[in-house]
Amino acid sequence: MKEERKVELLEELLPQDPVERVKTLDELDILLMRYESAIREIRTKFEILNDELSLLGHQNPIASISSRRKTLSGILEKLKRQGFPMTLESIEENLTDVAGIRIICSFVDDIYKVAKMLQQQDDIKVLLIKDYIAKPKPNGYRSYHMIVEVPVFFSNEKRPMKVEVQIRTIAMDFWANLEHRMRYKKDIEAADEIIDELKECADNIAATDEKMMIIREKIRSVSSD
Ligand code: 0O2
Repeated sequence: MKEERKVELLEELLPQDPVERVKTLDELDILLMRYESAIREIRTKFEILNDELSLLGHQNPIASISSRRKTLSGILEKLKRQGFPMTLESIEENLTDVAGIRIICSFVDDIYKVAKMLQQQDDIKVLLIKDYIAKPKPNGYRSYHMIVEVPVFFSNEKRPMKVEVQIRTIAMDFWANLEHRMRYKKDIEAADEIIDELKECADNIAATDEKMMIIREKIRSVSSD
């Protein structure tokens, strides 16, 4: 995003009064820190589940975890695009993906296993589930999404913070990363052809993910002899 656009959006958020401006900037820092803390809480929960399940003989259900806090300009751009008020309260009220965490599993059944384990934790409130594995998007996108609320304890308060959790296999992630790159390329030549090829790959990937689970089961049954 161009620098002038970023300044323009920030100006919409900040009050005119200089003292109030500084106060709002400080509050903004605190809000962003809260989202980063919420990501840490959720990341730790998945790391603990992975450690425990590995010890229980499930091998590592989670292959890797990555996370990101949306940039300030990304946050303001989304508020603007969706027509929400440009205020700090509006960020918390209207955006669910300021804090995002992505869990990559080797196998599809591990996705549901770890998702369920998080959902069952009594401090977690599940606000929304979108299962694009059971119901893939028309372009072939597959991933399991949840918006959860986790309480984060600060010096003098406990705040429920929203985090977007995306869980997918290594193969689904490989596909999504390439497709994401195409989405941001405008005027791409042979776009229709690429869309078709990506859809074909997505179907192949889904079939391969299924087959990998079957092979894993065969290996398990042999090694337990
Ligand atoms: P980015 O650039 O990754 O942040 P939302 O727009 O998030 O408020 P939406 O689109 O209904 O609401 O939520 P959904 O469907 O759960 O999608 C959220 C995120 O999932 C997207 O964020 C993408 O990261 C990912 N995603 C969803 N659909 C696709 C897809 O077709 N292809 C790929 N590669 N990723 C997808 P953003 O903010 O759209 O994008």
